[in-house]
Amino acid sequence: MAKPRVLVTRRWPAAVEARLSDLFEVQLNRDDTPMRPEDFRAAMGQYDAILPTVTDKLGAPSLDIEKPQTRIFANYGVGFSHIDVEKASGQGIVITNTPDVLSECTADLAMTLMLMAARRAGEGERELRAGKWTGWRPTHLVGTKVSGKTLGIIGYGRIGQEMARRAHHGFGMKILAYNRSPVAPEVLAQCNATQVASVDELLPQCDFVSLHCPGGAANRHLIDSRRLGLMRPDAYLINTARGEVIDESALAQALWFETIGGAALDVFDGEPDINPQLRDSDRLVMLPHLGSATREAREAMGFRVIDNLQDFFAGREPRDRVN
Ligand code: 8YV
Repeated sequence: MAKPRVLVTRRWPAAVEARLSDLFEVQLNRDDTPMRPEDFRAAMGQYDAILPTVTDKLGAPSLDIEKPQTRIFANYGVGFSHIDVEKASGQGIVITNTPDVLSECTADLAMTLMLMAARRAGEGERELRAGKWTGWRPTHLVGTKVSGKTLGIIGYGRIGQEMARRAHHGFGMKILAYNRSPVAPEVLAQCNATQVASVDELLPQCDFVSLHCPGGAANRHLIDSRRLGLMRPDAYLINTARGEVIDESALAQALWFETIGGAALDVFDGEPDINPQLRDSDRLVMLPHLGSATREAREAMGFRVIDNLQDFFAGREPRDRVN
């Protein structure tokens, strides 16, 4: 039987590309240039599987072809708000993602951001590299204590729970959780967390707020200017979820008028373009979407995609099907 034809849209870790090449008839993207909608439409007529990432905009312009050859989008990453699920489902395309294997590393990065923002690490490094450090003094770059404070987690799924574990057991933080559905009492108990009924109830009680919910239309601008106004004036907002969850102009305003203490972002609306209003704030830490960027997580994500593909082409239900 002919091997399924598989298109990998970006460069992947070498070990995973090698395994994919053993199993399937694979087209790799050796120069790693992002694909355009017209490239996708052409690919949909040729490949049995497309393996996209967050940089592939799989909306109507990319998906509009009659009778696609493609039967599965095996996404590399847990978030899939870059895929128009309704449209793809309408064409009979199965979509899978890669949960679990990146939860710890993404939570590690959210902790990094929280600590960087609270302890003014970005400002300090910029000052030092610019040759502007004049030496130690009691009032220099004084930040905010993290240990023992209250952390609000919006989206108490796998990554949110890993964040809670680190913050509670490592830093003695009190955990408040907001989640669409009820969280099992034994899961909350692991971090002595309290589930609150709404985002509005959570925000005023927190010293730090970390976003771990999905992106997409449902959560677009979940954190808007009204909700930023509910945060304490010295509280910090952390985002490793998706850029669109925050109204970035409202955040820029809140930082400018100092109505919140600071923020730290790993994801941006329309990334890699950065809203110019965000660029000037010293109270903002920004990283270029590094949440899962460890050798271990990126390899595990790739092997998880392979698991999904093997199940799919063997006629079994892929474990991470999302539609
Ligand atoms: C990925 C992520 O690097 O998994 C996700 O949803 O945001 C990151 O871990 C990226 O999205 C890969 O597509």
